[in-house]
Amino acid sequence: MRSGWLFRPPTRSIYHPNSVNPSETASRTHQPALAGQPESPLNMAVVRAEFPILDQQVHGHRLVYLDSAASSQRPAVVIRTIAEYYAKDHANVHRGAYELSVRATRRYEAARGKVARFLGAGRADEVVFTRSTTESINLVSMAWGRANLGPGDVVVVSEMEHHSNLVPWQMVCEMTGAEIKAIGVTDDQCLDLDHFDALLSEGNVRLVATGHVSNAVGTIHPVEEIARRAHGVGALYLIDGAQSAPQLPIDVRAIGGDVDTFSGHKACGPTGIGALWARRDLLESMPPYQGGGEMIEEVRIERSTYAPVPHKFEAGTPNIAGAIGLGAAVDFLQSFGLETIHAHEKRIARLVLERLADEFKAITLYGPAPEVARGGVVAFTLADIHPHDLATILDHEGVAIRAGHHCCQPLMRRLGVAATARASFYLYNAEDDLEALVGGLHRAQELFGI
Ligand code: C6P
Repeated sequence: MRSGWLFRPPTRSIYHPNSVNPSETASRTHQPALAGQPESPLNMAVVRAEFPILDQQVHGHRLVYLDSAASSQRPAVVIRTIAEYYAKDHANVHRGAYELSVRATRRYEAARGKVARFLGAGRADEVVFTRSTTESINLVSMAWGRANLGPGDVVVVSEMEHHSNLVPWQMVCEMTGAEIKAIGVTDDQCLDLDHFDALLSEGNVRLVATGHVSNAVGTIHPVEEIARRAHGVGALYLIDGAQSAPQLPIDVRAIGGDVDTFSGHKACGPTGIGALWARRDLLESMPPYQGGGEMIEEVRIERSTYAPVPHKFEAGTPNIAGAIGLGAAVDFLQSFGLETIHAHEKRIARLVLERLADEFKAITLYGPAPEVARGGVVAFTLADIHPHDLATILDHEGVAIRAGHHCCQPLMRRLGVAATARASFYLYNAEDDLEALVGGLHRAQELFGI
């Protein structure tokens, strides 16, 4: 097993000054990991029975799926809903005068209503179906940004953003002459709100765009407070909800932002479908993003008028089955309750952080301490083992994790690492998955002679 790929150069020193010091974490939690921990509010046997993919062996071991932050698995009800839709109801939407098209349209629009309720939106027509979070953010950056930004204007993002909430803003700033500024990150990987205030006070901020939950280190950001401060200087606030919608109860009206986004595939839904929520007046004020069928009112050779929102932003034949599958996914999540799912994730993340800190002296854990708001992501490095090697060794034990920069290169630079290993936990993960992770990491230490 000690073949060449295992011996990449060390990636970093093992106790990085910016990360949680394992000895501190261990002393904070000097007790068996489960002592004093409440039971999970979810019944694992019931939850797991819904996910057929989990019932399999990988490399001779039970599949332990710890990569839901990249893409969650789908419950049988979502798979069934999509298959039934294709088997019984499929036709194009908003076009046909015949029964199948009427049925498909009804199901597609019903899914929009479900997603609106899932997000706490006041109206279904504030929800635009897109391909993903990435497409939702590109839509706003191009549609709103090109029409509203110019030289001297500022877009504020953060150093912690996923590239999907950074590169589209860079692109529109290049097109319009606007400037991009980034909120710094504190040593425990929270957003530096004092720095945010300083950026706001420099003036001309037109839009603030941050994530809600970090995909790289799990921090839950104070989005209500960010919205309040952004609005205080007259800026819009866009929230990248890719990691929050799957695991937190979302109420876009209570949060007070202007735009929220998420991807179906991280929330038990299909790939290739996502949603953009925005205040209706904002959607109405934005020009369309793409042109084509479906999004028009009247077309002449020289110019066209556009359909009312949200259809103005849904050019061409949409992902009908994807939207209907997403409707089934949000129903599924709501059948457990997002509060319950969040409580489960908080509990399992705390168990994982405490156990890894207790068990592995050479581990570096990233992200805030368990008592600070954080989601189900646990990022780490183990001694000088390259995270890709860790992921490969764990895969041989049946444990799927992600290794790399997690599409957050500026954050990795801030942390002083090229990559981390990341285990992400969702509603179907429990203590036995933690045990498998721990076992796999011991195996990695053995192989590296640690
Ligand atoms: N993060 C991860 O492994 P798309 O690809 O459009 O569905 O989601 C993009 C995206 C945007 N924002 C955040 C906070 C995200 O986490 C992601 C996707 C995956 O962390 C793939 S890089």
